[in-house]
Amino acid sequence: MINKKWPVTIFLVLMALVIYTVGGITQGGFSRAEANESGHGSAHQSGDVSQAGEGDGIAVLLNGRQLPRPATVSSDFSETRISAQDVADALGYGYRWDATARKLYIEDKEIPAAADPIMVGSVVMVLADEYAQALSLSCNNDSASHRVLLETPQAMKRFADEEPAVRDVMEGKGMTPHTAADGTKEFTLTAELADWAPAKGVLTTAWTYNGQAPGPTIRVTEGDKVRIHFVNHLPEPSAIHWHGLHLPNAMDGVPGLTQKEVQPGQSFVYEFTASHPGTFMYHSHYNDMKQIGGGMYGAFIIDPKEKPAAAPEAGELRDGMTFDRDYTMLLAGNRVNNAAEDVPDYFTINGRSYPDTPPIEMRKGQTARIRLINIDTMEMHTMHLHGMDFQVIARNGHAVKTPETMNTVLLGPGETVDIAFRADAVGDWMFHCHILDHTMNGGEEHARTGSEMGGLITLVKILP
Ligand SMILES: [Cu+2]
Repeated sequence: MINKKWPVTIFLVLMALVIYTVGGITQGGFSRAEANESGHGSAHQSGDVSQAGEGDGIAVLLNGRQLPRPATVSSDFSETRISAQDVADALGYGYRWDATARKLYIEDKEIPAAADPIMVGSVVMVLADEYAQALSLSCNNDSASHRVLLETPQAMKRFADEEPAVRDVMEGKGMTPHTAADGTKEFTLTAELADWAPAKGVLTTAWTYNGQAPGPTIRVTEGDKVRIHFVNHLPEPSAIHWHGLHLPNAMDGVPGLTQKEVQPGQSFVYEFTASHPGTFMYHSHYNDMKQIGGGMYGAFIIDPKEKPAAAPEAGELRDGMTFDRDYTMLLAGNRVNNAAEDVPDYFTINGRSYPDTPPIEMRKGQTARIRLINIDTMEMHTMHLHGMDFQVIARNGHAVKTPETMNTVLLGPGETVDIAFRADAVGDWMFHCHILDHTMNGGEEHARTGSEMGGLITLVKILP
């Protein structure tokens, strides 16, 4: 097969390579190549916009949600343009383009000329900074990660407003009950759709109890009579299941099996006795993937009737001790870009993704219990602590016979595991899920960079 034609073949191959390389550089250069390299390329291209011959992999995210058309960036990076209509649509604003006068109106207000609307194909593209300013959005043109990040003031306000609820859940602070004449502790849980910010500048519509995801913690004492008024303000039926509690069958909260579906606008009263101490949860048991996946879950903690003695200064930690700190971590996720029944793209601890999970702060020598609750719809989580070991002291609401010393513990969906540890190493230690695509905000698709940490991570800060 080797004959004198082979130098000609090599020459032709080399020529093809030169043509390919030069073509690639002239055709949109850096941004196109980088975009494809980072995996954000072809999936979100819009025909009209990419015909402009400029960069076509720059995703535009509004409150964490990706808009249909990518941004274009001029080859000298001086101009980033986004689709005016995509942003208006995402915000629910009226949009009008006067092609003759070349003027753009949002909610009948003219967008200042500085936004410089131009037609790219049939799409009106505007300068991102100027347009964002006209709509009172914050705009971060993150060229390193090929994203334009737009945030509304409402998203930032929601994030700030929900902080106390997130901390209360983490610190195991239960709702304040109304105590009836016979001593019954009464609570009200109202199911409703509400905004939720799993991270700063990221907004999703959550399925909530009392406007928060997770719902408020219910914390009672062993033997307490409990009455919960459930009110359904959702657009569909629901019911609440009390996961791990021993109660009358009619109170188990399974629509179609133990009770009728609670229709929108209706309510139902659950009544039972807090049977045994431990870490439990409550959650919807209707249209589970959407309702639980959207945030309808909360911690249910039952304290023992007699307060146990304080944990000793040294030696093994076990259930039936009182620790300096008592934390709860509900492990789950929010769907921001993914459809309701897909895997979450923002994995959360108590409704928050790192770096927006509040850290645990302890002094050296203090002891802590962490009540881990996996209420993810599908995912297992392997929670791993850096720098120290912990003892697994209870599982599924029951003390383990022999506490196990570990640094990583696996929880399947629906499991609870109580761990305890002594803060004996000063420093900032990570506590995180070791399934590593659970530690990326935006999922693999929308993660900014591979090195950026997010999702199921929090910090254990131990001061001297
Ligand atoms: Cu995980």
